[in-house]
Amino acid sequence: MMKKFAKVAIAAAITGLSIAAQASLLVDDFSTGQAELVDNTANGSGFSNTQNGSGILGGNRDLYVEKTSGSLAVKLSVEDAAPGFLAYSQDTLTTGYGIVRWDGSNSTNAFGATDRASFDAGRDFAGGLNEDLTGAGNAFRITVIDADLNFPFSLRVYSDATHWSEFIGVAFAGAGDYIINYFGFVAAGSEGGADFSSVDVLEAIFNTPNGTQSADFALDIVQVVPEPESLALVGLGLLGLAATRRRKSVK
Ligand SMILES: [Ca+2]
Ligand SMILES: [Ca+2]
Ligand SMILES: [Ca+2]
Repeated sequence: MMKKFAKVAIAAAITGLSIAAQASLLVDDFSTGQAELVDNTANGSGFSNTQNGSGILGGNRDLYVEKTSGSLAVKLSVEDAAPGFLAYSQDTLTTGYGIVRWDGSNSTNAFGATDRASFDAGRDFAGGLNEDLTGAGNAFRITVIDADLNFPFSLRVYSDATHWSEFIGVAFAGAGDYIINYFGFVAAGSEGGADFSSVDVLEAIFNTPNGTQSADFALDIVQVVPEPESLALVGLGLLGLAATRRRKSVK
């Protein structure tokens, strides 16, 4: 099932072809597992850990989870059993959120921040991914294996601490393949938006803001892909040109 946030629906028809034909960049296939984090208490703090391994852009992944309401547990982990997936769960009538960060370094967050501010302060811009995302594509592709309820999420792209951009959207219940074009991001840094050709930190924040109570979900893979919207527009232009030529040749 293909669900799109992009505005030009006609592009969806050729998405599969173009992704297959062109290179993509793996952000995380979640084939390297990561120990489960469990927050049982809504007390303004959470838990984090960090993991080095293969199948992770930059070789390092940080996780943070925080429970915000309810009486039961909020859990975040990466399960290396096939197909390798990020697993987020909240027990009944409980709400929280989870963060996955790719910043290419194990340095700052190695000891496990227990509050959001400290976790955020652990973004490693000095080490960083040092990645040109424009070379690999123009969209993120997030594959959701399953979700029992709709849940909000955001993606953040950082060039440095003061230049970053954010996409805010909703993933729907069930399985879904989400294509998020760079043009869907808005500048959010204090000095402006991210330069997608010079990216040091990526973050995905799940179930915030206004998280869904009791939502559970699993993600298979996060990639950067060449989303073919511009190709579709070029294609439509060529069709228009062909039609014009045909009319002229008929005369
Ligand atoms: Ca807590
Ligand atoms: Ca890190
Ligand atoms: Ca996977």
